[in-house]
Amino acid sequence: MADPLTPKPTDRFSFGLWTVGNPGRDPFGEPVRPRLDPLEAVEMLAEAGAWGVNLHDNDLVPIDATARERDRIVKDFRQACRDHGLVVPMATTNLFTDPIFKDGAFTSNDGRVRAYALQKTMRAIDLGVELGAKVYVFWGGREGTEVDASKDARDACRRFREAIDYLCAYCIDQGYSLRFALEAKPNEPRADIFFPTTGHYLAFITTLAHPEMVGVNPEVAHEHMAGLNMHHAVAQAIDMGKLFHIDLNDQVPGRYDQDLRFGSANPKAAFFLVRLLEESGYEGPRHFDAHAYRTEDRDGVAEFARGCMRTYLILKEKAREMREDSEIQDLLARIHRHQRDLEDLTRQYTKDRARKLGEMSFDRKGLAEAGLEYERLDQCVTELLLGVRSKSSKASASGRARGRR
Ligand code: GLT
Ligand code: MN
Ligand code: MN
Repeated sequence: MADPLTPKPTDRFSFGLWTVGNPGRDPFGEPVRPRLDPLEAVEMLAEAGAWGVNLHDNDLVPIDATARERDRIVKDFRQACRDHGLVVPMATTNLFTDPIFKDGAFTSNDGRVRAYALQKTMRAIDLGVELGAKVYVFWGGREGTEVDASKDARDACRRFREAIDYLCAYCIDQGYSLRFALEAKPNEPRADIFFPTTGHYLAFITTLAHPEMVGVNPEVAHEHMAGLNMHHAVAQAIDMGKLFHIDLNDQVPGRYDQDLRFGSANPKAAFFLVRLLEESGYEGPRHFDAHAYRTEDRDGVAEFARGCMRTYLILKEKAREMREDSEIQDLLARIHRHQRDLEDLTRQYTKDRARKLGEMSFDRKGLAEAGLEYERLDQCVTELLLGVRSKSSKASASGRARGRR
């Protein structure tokens, strides 16, 4: 049997050029390692076992490249991807690095900046499609404010909507089958960024002209920066059929934007996320949007990339162990008290069902008194994650559980 911890193309692991390519600059310090050239990044990712590589337009093509330079760069990159067996599943536009975007792109107060942002995005979409991308990510890094007097947040919503509607229409017109994925973040690099959480975007999508073309790209770090539960945000996106892409990394809440190696800060949260992705039937890329520590050299960056994938696969194995753990499954079976007759009565309203429900009486005190065994459940899962759940402890524990029934 194949080693379950070795990445395979069917795992659909991808990395951005900007992730392994990151030279380790931060607001307080200069780069600590050379920026990895896109062709070298492709080689490193293929060696590590990745399936895909993603990019911003300017990760590959410098912002001031001529048309001829662009064509040559793209040709070489496509060839490198082919040679190393990598695909380009997702592409995006850099709408935040160039100084022109200092006050945002689609939500800038300057109509010329907004127009340039649209033009740049249409060109970047063409590039993404040329490379075979199926998903196009929108991260509004500088769509925000420090000075609330400067922008009416309602204008920002309207301008952002107009931009997305415009670009959806562009794709339809070009015959592109691209889907858009909106990525939320609460702050950094702006004091406040519009649409700060995945939930905000899920609501915004319903106001678009082509809502069927647009979903979300939740990022672990961004939900954690907002103090939220990523796995709940992703579950809601799945429930709405809107999980088009996902950015996996890690983050301690309350810190700067860390973009840590997947699962390195909160492995338990990472476990529930992996379990959800694997058990929900999500078929999209598992994209790592993270950076190696600034302490690392090139070998450390490769170690970081392997670590992201390995941790994901370990947690996927843990999800399987959880499904096969008889004590945990017994506990879950007891915890979920299915009551067929009541479910028939409450699932969907009819006058008759509401009348019957109205006539029922409930043992309110008795229901409140019963313990729910969540302490035991959580301890079992914790031990499973910590790797100390041996066969014998499962057997003795399930004896204890039987005693309770
Ligand atoms: C940038 C940001 C990420 C976004 C990328 C896509 S760029 O690194 O921090 O969260 O996903 O624009
Ligand atoms: Mn991201
Ligand atoms: Mn991030």
